[in-house]
Amino acid sequence: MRKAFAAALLLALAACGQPSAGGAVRVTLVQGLAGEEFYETMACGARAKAKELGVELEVQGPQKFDPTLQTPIVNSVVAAQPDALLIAPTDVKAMIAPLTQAKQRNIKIILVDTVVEDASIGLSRISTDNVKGGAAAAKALSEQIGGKGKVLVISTDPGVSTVDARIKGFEEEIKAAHPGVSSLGVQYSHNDVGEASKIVNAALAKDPDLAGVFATNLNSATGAGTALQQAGKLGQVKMVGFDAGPAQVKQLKDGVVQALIAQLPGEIGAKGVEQAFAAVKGQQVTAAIPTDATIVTRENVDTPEVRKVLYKA
Ligand code: T6T
Repeated sequence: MRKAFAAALLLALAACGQPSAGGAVRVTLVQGLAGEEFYETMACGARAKAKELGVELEVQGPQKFDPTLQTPIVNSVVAAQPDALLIAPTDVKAMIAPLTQAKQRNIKIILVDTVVEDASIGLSRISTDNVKGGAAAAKALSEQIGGKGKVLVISTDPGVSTVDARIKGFEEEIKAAHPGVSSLGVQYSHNDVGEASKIVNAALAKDPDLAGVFATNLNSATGAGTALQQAGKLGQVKMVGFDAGPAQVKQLKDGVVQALIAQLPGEIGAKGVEQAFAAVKGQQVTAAIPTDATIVTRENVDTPEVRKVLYKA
């Protein structure tokens, strides 16, 4: 009788998505982009925390930062029914439907880095304060150009929550506190390095007096920096970039870029696993966890504190 009760309880738990008794908690991390330094550093942090907690962690991600490629990955993860899904959704709207399916299967969803527009998706949201980061980028760029001149923003695609928030913070700060700076607006590279270079080349041809560029993420910065370097504009056009991968740090040391805003992707991944574990175990989950950002310059890049926040290759 007791055995039958235990078996029924196990069945009931399995049906509502609870980990089967004695089994490890199973979590899948779906990155925004596989193989990219930000998300690989995130995966490192997630793996370390998973090891500590005895969580079984799988990591997957699309080859491009693109919801049409991320959706089938989420669908196959949902079919495999892990206990929790950590995900950086690649679009605020397009990823709502696949994530709703995951939610309906009682998979605990934790959003790492990016979010979707539906606030009911994501038991916890762990991210840099991107509006604040964008404002910090505006201040740094304005300082670099002496408070006057034309500036251009290069981003990935509209509908990506993080970079959209960075643009918002940047534009608001320029409007509010830097009257001599005029924004030429935002141009989108589709997260393609070559495209970001083309945009900067066209902008230099149209506005030879361009004073500054804000690149909102890794690939935008790599492409924009390369274009400035090839056009011989170093020193004349200043640049601030979000993120601190090896290529960005090199550009900083080479004088192509004057400041980087480094996030803490490893911490985002680790906290994501912690929240997923708590959610699966029925413990308290924190709805929003902001993580820090650091301004990296040529002066501080080799200090021990700043070295810690640079992304892994
Ligand atoms: O900036 C990060 C991430 O925060 C953003 O959501 C997408 O781009 C990166 O992965 C860097 O390329």
